[in-house]
Amino acid sequence: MKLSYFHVAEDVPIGINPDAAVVIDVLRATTTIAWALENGAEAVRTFTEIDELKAESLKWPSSRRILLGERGGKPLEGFDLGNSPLGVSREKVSGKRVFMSTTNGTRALNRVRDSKKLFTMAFPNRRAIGEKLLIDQPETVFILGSGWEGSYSLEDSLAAGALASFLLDQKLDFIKVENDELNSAIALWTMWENDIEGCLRIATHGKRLTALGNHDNDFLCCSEMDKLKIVPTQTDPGVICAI
Ligand code: 3SL
Repeated sequence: MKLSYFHVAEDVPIGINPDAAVVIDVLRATTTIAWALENGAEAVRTFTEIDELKAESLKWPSSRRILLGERGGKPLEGFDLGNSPLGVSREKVSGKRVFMSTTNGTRALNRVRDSKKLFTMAFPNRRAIGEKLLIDQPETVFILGSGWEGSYSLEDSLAAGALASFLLDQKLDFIKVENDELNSAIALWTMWENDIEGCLRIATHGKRLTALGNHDNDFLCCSEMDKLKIVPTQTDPGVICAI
């Protein structure tokens, strides 16, 4: 299993579809996806464009759809929910399809939507994704951070390092690190593994969220490690289900 990490969608090599891609947006899109599915959402359908989301959502029965969106960290006007993992409670999402668009996370997902398998990961389901990769044993795995508008993000790299460390800890000689982006993510994880929340708070996007208002509960939720067994998996392009 050859593991590579890319900081942002733009870094993913063109014309190569890996056997599996793992998309990470710790703050907060992939944490929200994990919790929405944990709380019984039928699926999360992701969009880069808001207009397309609105048009597609209208094709779904109104009683079984919920619109979730964010730009620049702020909820989108006219949407049911912003992008907080605390917002996707069982009461709100159970049995429903979540139509979701966010600044960076849904763009990253779109970039690797043609991968043979596509999973989303955040800290709460890090072990679940690691175990899934150990079962499936894909030959090539692209781990993709979401970053912020095309630039590096600390918290996604931390989570990439956490996933790679879990896999390397299995001491299986077929698991290989393929690029220095992943070597440095592993070093980052070694530095911060005992203070995930502290790392999220000093990250530029963490500071951006803090400047927008109190996000203490989001920080707490996004830094909870290995709490969920959910494996969010793309079943159709842009459609993520728990399977
Ligand atoms: O950029 C994204 O996709 C979001 O996760 C950003 S936010 O945490 O909702 O502000």
